[in-house]
Amino acid sequence: MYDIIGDIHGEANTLKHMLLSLDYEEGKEGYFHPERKAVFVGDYVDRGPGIFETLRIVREMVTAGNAYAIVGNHELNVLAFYTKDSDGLFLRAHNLKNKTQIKKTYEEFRLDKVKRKSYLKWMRSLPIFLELEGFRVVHACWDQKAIELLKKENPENCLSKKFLTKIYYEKGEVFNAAMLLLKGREFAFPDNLVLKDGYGFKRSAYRIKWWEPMNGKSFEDISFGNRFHLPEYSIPSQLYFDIPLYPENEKPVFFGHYCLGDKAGVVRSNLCCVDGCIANDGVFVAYRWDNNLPLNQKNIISVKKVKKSSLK
Ligand SMILES: [Mn+2]
Repeated sequence: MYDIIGDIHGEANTLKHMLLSLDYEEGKEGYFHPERKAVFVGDYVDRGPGIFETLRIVREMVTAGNAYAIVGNHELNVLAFYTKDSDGLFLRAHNLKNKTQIKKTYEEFRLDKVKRKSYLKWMRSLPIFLELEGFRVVHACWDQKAIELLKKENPENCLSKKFLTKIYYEKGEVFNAAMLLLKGREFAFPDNLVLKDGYGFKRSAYRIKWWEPMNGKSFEDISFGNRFHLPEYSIPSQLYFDIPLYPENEKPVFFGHYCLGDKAGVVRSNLCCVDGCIANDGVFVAYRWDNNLPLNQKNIISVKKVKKSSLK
């Protein structure tokens, strides 16, 4: 059996607290459960105070065979930041905006280059998506067409140096497929609609539900995981685009990414978002998978942030 654990973002103490709450024990090879395995949905880095420590805990568990871990969009950003193309240029330029985005990771990684190198190498080895017994895991969005394309173009199913360099150079359909899985589906506003998010930044697109059709809905209806409100008026039909919807009779998908706070959990009978937005005053969430459908909110375990290192 498996426990699917949400976005950690460097909150190592809260992660330890969660593992203990789920009855994992700390052994010589890291945390383990005698009967269960943990599955991490990505976003280990950025924001929190214990990024190296988070990476250590997760890597130890994966190495010992006690957990699976996939990549999130924050690992992607960090990998692209530290990966050079054949001209010696970083895939993500080292400008102020990109440095600010990965600030916490950048600051910790600067302190120990040997460790940094070792964790970057490990992050490059993590799968982009996972199919386990009876369920699927991806950081943001399961899109079968994108998955098929990635299986064909990137059979290793990880963000290797070679693959990352190639897709950042091409910025083509394989890049878009990887972005769709790691960042989810977005809806671009018409030019005449100007919105500002909670930080006061102008937004040109917002995150939408990737499992519901938009026909006849309002901008707000299809919004998912945004920290700002959308107009309640109906989306003009000329703006509709067809989303390949995730069928209700398909295997369940567990994902993170959407920072749902206390709304994290089951969003449909076979879809569950385990990102409770721990780094932004939310909660830390896991789902105890018991092989049963429909998914049930009762299987959600939620813990609050542990600020000090009161745990060993
Ligand atoms: Mn994310």
